[in-house]
Amino acid sequence: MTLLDRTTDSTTTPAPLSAAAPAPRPADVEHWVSDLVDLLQPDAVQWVDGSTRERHDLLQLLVAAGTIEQLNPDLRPYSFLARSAESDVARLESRTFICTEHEADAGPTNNWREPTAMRAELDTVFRGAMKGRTMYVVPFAMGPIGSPMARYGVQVTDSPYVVVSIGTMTRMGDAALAPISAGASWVPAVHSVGAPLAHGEHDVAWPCNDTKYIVHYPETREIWSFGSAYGGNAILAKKAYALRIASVMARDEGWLAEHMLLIKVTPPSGRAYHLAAAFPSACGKTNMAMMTPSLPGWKVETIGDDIAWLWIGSDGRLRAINPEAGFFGVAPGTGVRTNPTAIDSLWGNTIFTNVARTDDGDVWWEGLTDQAPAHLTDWRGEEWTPDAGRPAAHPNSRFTVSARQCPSIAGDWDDPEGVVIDAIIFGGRRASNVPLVVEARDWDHGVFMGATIASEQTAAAEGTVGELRRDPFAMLPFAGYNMGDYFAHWLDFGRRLRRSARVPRVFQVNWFRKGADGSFLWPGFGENARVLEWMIGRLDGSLPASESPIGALPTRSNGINVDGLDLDEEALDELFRVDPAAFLAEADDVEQFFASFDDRLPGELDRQLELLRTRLRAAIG
Ligand code: SAT
Ligand code: MN
Repeated sequence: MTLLDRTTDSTTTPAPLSAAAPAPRPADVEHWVSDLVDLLQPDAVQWVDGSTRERHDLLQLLVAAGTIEQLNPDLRPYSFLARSAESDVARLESRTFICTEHEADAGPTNNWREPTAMRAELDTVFRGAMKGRTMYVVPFAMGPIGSPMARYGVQVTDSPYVVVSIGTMTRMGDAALAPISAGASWVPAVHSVGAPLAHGEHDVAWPCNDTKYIVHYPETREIWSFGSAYGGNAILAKKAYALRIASVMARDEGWLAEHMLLIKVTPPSGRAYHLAAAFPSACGKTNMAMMTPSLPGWKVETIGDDIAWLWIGSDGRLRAINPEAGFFGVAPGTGVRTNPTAIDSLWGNTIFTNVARTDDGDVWWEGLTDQAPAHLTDWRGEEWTPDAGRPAAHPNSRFTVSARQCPSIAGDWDDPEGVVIDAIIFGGRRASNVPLVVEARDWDHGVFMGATIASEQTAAAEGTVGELRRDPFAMLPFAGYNMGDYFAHWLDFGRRLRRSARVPRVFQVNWFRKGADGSFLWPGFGENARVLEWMIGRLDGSLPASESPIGALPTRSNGINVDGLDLDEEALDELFRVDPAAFLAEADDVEQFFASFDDRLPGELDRQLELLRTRLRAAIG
């Protein structure tokens, strides 16, 4: 084994020429790494320092291996296109496991496995998995280093594509190793593409394995992932750590780890508000996080587009950080019209995965421009013309770009103390029934709203696109413990907030309601600023609301500002129509869903359901 190692043998190895001393290696990390070397049997080990030089070298290695190709530097400076294997294009929820001693602690929404049995199974799967490859040791921080909320991890991986992705998505390398050396606790995360190479065997462009595992041991805070190099399956800092493991840390330590974007909204008055919003994957979180408001004088700035960690600060207020450092955004549907800020962010230094390539060496995807180019190379590497009858980019194709490159990034986006949250928003993709916006009666009603969110399935995970599923708090695939306990934790968190400070308002939104002809009723994107305007009017007490059985709605005369919108009365009515009979049917569905949590469902949610039914029946008369 060659150790690509500058420090272990200081007697024979000349001192590195670089002035910066390598970060000291924490003994517990070294020990863990050496055990993994025995198990995984890599050809070499490389500790990742997070430098620009190292990133450059890894990118060159990936180009040479055919995993990525460099785009035309005149059109897209220092940017790359990766094409994954066709079997490795999305998160695999069916292969995602939560391993707790007791099945009830994983709960009915997770795939549970008994930890000892899973460890034995994985031991076989991982043995020798890195033969012929380099094992990278990747220290990373979630959250600004120095923040009371920052948490640490170390991922080993045999995929240089995953290393450069972690480099964009987190604070990676020596900067993260320093606090670990100083004693900060860290989550171990083991990742292999599961494609060992025999001596002299030629590698493929996107090594992976048909058998995949994304395994979590929440009780010992460990992650093991095998067989995939794609997104949340492989960048373990993201969903596996920052949501599944962190939600368990948050339960135990009294905070919240959520699938939420974070934005700062400044109305013409100049007083800024911070909002957190939960939506399922591929429901427009990145678009909302980078919104260009259609209303004159309004400003929306970005803090995060996917994950938020929330806690009660020493001032008693609800605070939040974005634990990530980059965006792994859905490309299709991102265009100059829908998200000009994202387009500006992607000018260079970006890795694109599974988008199409233009003949002059740039990228394209459905929705980037209104008209497709006459000829492309599609995401599979095949010839494509507009009459091909199939999309040129994969529906879950992605861009990976640093948050710092986003022109709308807020000045306080990496404030170690976080930002004070004024309101929480829950949303989903609902063609019918759910109004454009509704305000919860109070925190507990807001928790009921979050718990009962349903959404149509998107391409971000495997499954049938369009199928309606309950996706409580947009956390269905991401809560690392029993979702019933998670609801209880939210209720408890509200009780603590009530004791210490003002409790944020809770809203539910639905940008996706459709009319009888099947087209969207609401224009969305920058026009969603009108909904933010209404929420802020509610926060500062300047706008009235009309009570409905499901919560407070905008009034007809002093509600959502639709000036200048091409929206007829009928569409407006339909956007806010609450059909009590349809909601009673939903209530039955919610009752069934709640029943699956058995005695773990907090009584307060049953009570909220009965209150809702009472209000709906009263409305029917
Ligand atoms: O693939 S990821 O989990 O990183 C993205 C998503 O599903 O939101
Ligand atoms: Mn997400």
